[in-house]
Amino acid sequence: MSERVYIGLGSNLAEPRQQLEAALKALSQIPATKVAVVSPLYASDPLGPPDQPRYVNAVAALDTDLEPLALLDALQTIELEQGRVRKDERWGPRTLDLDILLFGEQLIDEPRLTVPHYHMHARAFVLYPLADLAPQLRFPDGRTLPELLTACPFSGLERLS
Ligand code: PH2
Ligand code: MG
Ligand code: MG
Repeated sequence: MSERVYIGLGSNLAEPRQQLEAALKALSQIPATKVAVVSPLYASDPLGPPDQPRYVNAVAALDTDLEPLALLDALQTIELEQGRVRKDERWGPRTLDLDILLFGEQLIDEPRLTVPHYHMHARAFVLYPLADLAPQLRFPDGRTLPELLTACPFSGLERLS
């Protein structure tokens, strides 16, 4: 049975919008996986070290038959293909970041993968595009997207056409 998965996409290097377009095409080619719907793109200032370019973010909904770690492998392959270099700096700039935000109702706590994604509950650049796709979404812990949005102002986000 396939699971509905939400992926956060982000880029702030090497033409971020094109990075996201290329990533969406690559997502559609993952085996046993379909891209169901994609949010609009949003620009925002970097969270973390301020001396880096603004980010472009979006969220995609996938339906997949893959296991979580197999999907993670596929996402990391796409990141590498698009020139991602892993550095020690936390929250540093990147050509492409693909994060598994939610994987059905699953709670995953493994060395390589934590789901729901850390901090997603308070990040406008994740919650607003997610709300474009699933406005009434309920998290595995019972909290709902409308509840989280009231605590997370839209300010600082710019919706791109
Ligand atoms: N991702 C980060 C660190 N900071 N800031 C914005 N605005 N958008 C991101 O996607 C982002 C970030 C680490 O993944
Ligand atoms: Mg991230
Ligand atoms: Mg990541």
